[in-house]
Amino acid sequence: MITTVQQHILQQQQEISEASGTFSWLLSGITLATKMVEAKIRTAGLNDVLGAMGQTNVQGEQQQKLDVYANQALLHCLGLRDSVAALVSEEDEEPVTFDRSVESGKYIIVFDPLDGSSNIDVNVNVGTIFSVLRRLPSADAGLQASILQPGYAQVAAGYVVYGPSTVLVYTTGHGVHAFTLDPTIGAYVLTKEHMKMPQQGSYYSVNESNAAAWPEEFREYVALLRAGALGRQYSSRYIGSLVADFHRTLLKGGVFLYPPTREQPGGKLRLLYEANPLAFIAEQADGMASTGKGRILDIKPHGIHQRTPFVVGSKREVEALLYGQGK
Ligand code: P6P
Repeated sequence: MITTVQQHILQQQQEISEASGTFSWLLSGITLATKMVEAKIRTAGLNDVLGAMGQTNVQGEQQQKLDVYANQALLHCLGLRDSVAALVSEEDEEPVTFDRSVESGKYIIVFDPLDGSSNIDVNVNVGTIFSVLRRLPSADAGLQASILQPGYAQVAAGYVVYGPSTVLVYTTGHGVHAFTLDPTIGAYVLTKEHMKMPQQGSYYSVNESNAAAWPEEFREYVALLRAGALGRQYSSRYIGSLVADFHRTLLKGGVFLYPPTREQPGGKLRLLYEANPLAFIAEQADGMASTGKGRILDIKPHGIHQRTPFVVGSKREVEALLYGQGK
């Protein structure tokens, strides 16, 4: 018999206090929005959703039509859930807040509606990333303190990778579980439970064109991997779509890294809706996620769009960067 993601969340709620009925209702809003996005992506070449909107988003990036659609889908599906106090999107300068009491508006959802969307026009995997935080009981009207919590406070995190198949991966802090969208029934069906990242992999994943601009320790680290100093030969894999590069790292092990560069000394990837949710998943799968100096999940955010250096993957590879390959 199949297990859908809704059934899985309901089963989880018997085990964990967090996944109350409102929580599973909340996650169903996310899965509904991703099914709407998937339907648009599947026929992107046939309908008028490819290409740019002719406008830029808060990141100053050329907004793709599907970015806008995905953002609207998530805002619509989640805004209707009365357990949501605020929505924070990569596409929007400011959070969308709802005037809901502390008792009903219990959650903050942070998301990147369509990461890597510039890849759509060349038919490369893209993804949706989400993170769920609990609203703090303090009477913080602007919800700012509830939004800017360190990653270790997340109650759930996940992503959907839209590729040859559409796969949802999520955690509520009780293991990492994967579901494949079955288009014949329109449901995410459980395909892997309690996923664990290999202790060491054979891929490293980085945009090497930036190497001259990295801090020296990152250049030395990648040279170590190339030289087989960790006891094995590595292959390089870089799709340029974070969710796809992360998903391969989760399944096959190894390391994905986006180091600081001279142009972006704070890193390129976003803390709240890229690094934190993926770091939560990585640690739940016995992997690690670091800035290259400290644990991603311990960072105290100061802004909703702040960036961070990001190194994520198997313990062996991440520790080799943190402690030197021999230690
Ligand atoms: P670069 C896509 O634009 C993205 O935000 C991530 O999905 C991806 O990992 C990264 O940027 C790629 O950046 O500088 O290597 O093109």
